[in-house]
Amino acid sequence: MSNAPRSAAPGAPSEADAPLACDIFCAVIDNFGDIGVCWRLARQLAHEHGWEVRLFVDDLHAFERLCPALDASRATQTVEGVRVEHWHEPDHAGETLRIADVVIEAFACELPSVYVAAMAERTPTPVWLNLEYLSAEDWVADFHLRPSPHPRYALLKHFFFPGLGTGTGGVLKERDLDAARAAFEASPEARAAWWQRATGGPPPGPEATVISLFAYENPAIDALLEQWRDSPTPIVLLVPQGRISGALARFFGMAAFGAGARGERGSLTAHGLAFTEQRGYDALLWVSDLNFVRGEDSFVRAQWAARPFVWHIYPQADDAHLPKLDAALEHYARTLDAAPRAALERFWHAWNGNAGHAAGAPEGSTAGNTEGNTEGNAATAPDGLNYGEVNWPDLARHLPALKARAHGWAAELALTGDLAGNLAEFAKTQLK
Ligand code: TRH
Repeated sequence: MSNAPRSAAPGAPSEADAPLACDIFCAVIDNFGDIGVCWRLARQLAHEHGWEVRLFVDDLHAFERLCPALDASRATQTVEGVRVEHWHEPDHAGETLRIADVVIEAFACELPSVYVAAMAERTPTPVWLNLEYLSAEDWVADFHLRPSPHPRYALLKHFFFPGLGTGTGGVLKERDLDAARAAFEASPEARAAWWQRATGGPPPGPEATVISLFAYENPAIDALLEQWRDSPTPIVLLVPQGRISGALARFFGMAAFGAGARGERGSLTAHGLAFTEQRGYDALLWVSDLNFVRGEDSFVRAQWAARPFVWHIYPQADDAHLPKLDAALEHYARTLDAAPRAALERFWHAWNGNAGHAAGAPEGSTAGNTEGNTEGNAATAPDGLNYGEVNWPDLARHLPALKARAHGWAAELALTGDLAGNLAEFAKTQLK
């Protein structure tokens, strides 16, 4: 086995010393979050830190959806300066066994055993990190960067915990992200071009509330669509093709609600959008006044978009996700006044099937009156969660306060630093 000599990546930025080699291993469990996070991290380490990155991914088809430049039929290829290897079987570790300076196993996926054995033989010993899922819970800061010795080899693995507060690994944020958003927001041409491309028409007028909807199947959606239909002001809904599209099709009496679909009822106009390349997703957040996001990576992007958002957290067994939802609210809603804070909590809880924990009744409501509900309205879903009635007017009246907070929160979150930068710093201290 050999430790390949390091060589500078073409066009590698700033760092004076030889670029570090980094291997990232990603097993796609489901959806797009696992590869979404790994791909973003891989690009950042390559482009912003000049590292030579190899990304091992077991499901190239999921990857291709957010990176159309990828050829899912190829075992190995270079995309945007990142070497992508199809991790086609658990013990596969590339054509030649080459151990990187920094080895990242994403979300506790198991590294190839031959690779681990070779890590133990390498001098110097590589930095081994397990990149965990994001959680806003307090314990995360205590566990971040804790070492764990390997039971058989003289190897140490560190747990790298993303988080929303100080003492955690932070969340991913590209160096040019704020500038890209500012440039987009300052350009009516860019905005108009986006609307033309995405919907085939011009942007809506300022009286409309633009909402993007990226979510899992959700029993609360039917009630929400009805409330948007009955809204006193226009609602323009942008729905990337995905797991919630079926509900839109049902609502508009269509066979499907894919890319190019358009539905109109009352005040609600909805557009079906194509699933875009990952970078393109940010622009959807930037054209919207409110974003419904899910999982992990879109949840983070919505925070950087500095707009109000509603999070559909990834549901876990035994409702393990519900404390995580509240922990995120604790950070995000911290400085809000009582009324907008309670409205936000009520809405997030109802959207996540945690209606029993709703923060008091909304102003002017007849709380508990769920009589005559249509299907999906205040329903108990097959997952056993309690999807209470979402209350759009209750949330909508607080959108200006939520918008101000979204700006403040983005600035606060930035203080924790970018995850890729934090990870690179830590790795370098370990390699000294
Ligand atoms: O897809 P997700 O639900 O992902 C996950 C997975 O379920 C994963 O197993 C779980 O661990 C994690 O959530 C918590 O949601 P997420 O994380 O937001 O990932 C979606 C990715 O898709 C994100 O990188 C943005 C990207 N995307 C596009 O590239 N184009 C698009 O049009 C859209 C809507 C999203």
